[in-house]
Amino acid sequence: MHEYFPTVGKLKYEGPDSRNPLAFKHYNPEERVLGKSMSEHLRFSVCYWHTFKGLGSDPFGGATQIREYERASDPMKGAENALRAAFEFFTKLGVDFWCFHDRDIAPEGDSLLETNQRLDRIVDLAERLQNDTGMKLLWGTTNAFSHRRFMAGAATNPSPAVFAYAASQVKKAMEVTHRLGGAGYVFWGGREGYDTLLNTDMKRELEHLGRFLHMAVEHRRALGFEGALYIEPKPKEPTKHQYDFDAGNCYAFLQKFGLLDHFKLNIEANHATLAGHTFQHELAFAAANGLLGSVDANRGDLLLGWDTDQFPTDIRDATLAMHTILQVGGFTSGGLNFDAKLRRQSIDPVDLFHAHVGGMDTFARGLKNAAAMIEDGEFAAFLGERYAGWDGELGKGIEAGELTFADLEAYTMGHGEPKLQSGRQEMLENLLNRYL
Ligand code: XLS
Ligand code: NI
Ligand code: NI
Repeated sequence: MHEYFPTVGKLKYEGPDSRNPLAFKHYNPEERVLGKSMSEHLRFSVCYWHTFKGLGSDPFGGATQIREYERASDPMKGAENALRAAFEFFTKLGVDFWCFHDRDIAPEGDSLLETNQRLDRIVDLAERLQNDTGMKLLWGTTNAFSHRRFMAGAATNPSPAVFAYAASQVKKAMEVTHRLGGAGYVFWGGREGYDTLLNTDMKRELEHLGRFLHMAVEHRRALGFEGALYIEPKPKEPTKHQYDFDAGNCYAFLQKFGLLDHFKLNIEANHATLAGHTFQHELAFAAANGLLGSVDANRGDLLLGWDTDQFPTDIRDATLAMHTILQVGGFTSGGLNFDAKLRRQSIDPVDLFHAHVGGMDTFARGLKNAAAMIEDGEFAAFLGERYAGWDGELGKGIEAGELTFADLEAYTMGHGEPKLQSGRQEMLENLLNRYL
């Protein structure tokens, strides 16, 4: 069989002392951490769009990364070759999951019918390749943002005909995700937002988005698709404002439209920082509200104000993320999807391996660090003490809703000035560093 990455063999775990750049120093799939293997905890996924279709282009220039599978003159042949290259990559890297948009794996045809037929043909091949390799689909999604018909949004488009087109596309993408055994399906509102409020009826657009997602829930039921549905918050880019701004906005939206039982969130690190939050904040908010579903693992750049989608390399961030994820019991249907791309100058196919090895080792370290933090219990003990008052008579009475303002006034009159305690932030930051 033809090899697309002939210079790279199956990557191995060689341990922290290895100097081999293409070996894992920390990710050891079978190693047990808190009662589960690392691969079960981390559920790594490779994304199709950046890894196989993004070829280094930016708004100032075209592709820099020349890939052999892109060379076929017939677009469908090219799509098949890319899929074969992708499965070779997944297998050599040693991940269990992948993710795609409908239009990443199969190019659009001249009509929706032809487009769907093309997609079916590629999905046939994907099904065979999944069976041959044991690869699984973490989630599928729809690209309803690149084509010019979606310039003013998909489900929030001012035209019901575009809404209908987007619905048809999501219907089909949910079907192929189901066929490939997807553990989830993602809605990222690519252009569900606005560029100016002068031409936008926000109230109506949000209602349409609510209706759209209800239809998706109905279609999930009709299909018998058991995968999770996720919304992926992002505040801006490509539009000036996106309705799924952050986890908090999504939570309010899901509540208003009665969708809370049907959706979880796919939290992306770089989207969190674009929204003015930390990655950990978005995870913690989702966790606190029962919405933590899956993660797009990447990072931004402190000095650049857009979604740079770099590979995660920050061990502190990964540790805090895994700590938050482990505290709510870890992933169920979700996982860590590298929604990340090579820099424009990283032009060689081997750079894809370097990038993913780094990301996987970063999160493996994050997992081990977070597990140690939980096992040692010092952070939990600190929190326990800080909130201990709520386990006493006064705290319990307030939490149980048994006390009124008048009761609390009487308590305060009787007890005087409350005793204060230090927040110990510096001590805790030093404690965190002990694990990094
Ligand atoms: C873009 C999003 C996108 C989603 C899938 O910023 O991260 O890649 O993950 O549509
Ligand atoms: Ni993403
Ligand atoms: Ni993104």
